[in-house]
Amino acid sequence: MSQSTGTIITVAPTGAEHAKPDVPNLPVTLAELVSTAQDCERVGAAMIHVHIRDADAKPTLDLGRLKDTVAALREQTNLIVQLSTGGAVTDPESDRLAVLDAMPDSASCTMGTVNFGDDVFLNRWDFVVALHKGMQERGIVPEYEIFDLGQLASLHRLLDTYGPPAGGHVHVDLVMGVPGGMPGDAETLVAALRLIPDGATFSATGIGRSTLPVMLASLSAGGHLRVGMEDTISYARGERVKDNAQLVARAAGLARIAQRPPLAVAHVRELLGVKG
Ligand code: KMH
Ligand code: ZN
Repeated sequence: MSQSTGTIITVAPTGAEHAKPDVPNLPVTLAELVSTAQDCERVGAAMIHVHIRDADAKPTLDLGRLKDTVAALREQTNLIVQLSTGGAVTDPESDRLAVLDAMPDSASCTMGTVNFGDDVFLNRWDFVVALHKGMQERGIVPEYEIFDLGQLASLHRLLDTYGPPAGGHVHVDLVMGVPGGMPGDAETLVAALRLIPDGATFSATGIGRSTLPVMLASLSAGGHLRVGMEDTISYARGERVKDNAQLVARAAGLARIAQRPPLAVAHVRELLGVKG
């Protein structure tokens, strides 16, 4: 694992799980997403992990909308644009693979199947390989999403068998505290470190009430941060999140306290091997 003097802050503003009527401040239109992205960039985010919604605010992987989203975020922000290939648990593999044709800077690549609350988030080995190769062919930098520790063993298998990712650098995101995946606590984060490939960087995010323990543990362990309303809609006990920028600002403040301030976008591009 490689250490860094600063912190990469990724914002995951929307996700596929929250319903707009339940969470009215969730950014779901392109205008809301761009405005959120700009606010988050101002307070320290360098990368945005994007899920999009359709005209009814339902999750979609519509390729035209994805291309428009990538173009708008590139025009109106300086952020590294990462599209989710995870989508929603109901999305077919073919649509998830086609996300790569929107040509983002980066895309997520989940390293295995995991129970996901009452659902199953299916990621067959052949599908993971197809995503990895698809990104190699297109020059898209993957972020390997890890929901459980065994998925880090699968990452070693993937890299040993199919070679390094586009950009040459391995970046991992530990998604902790999903019911069905690894718990969101410091002990589990430390256990994961032993399995992260040499030279790789990692970020971590804790779902729901594991948000703060995971953020503090990741900063202590030299890791980076992902925050956003995809992962939590609660800011503190009994207090709803106001907006994504509130979560990014808190992460940036804690990173400064940890003496590892938010890294500028240009620095993050260089670190992750993302073309400028
Ligand atoms: N929405 C989850 C089923 C990713 O974006 O790559 C999957 C997910 C992971 O959010
Ligand atoms: Zn996601």
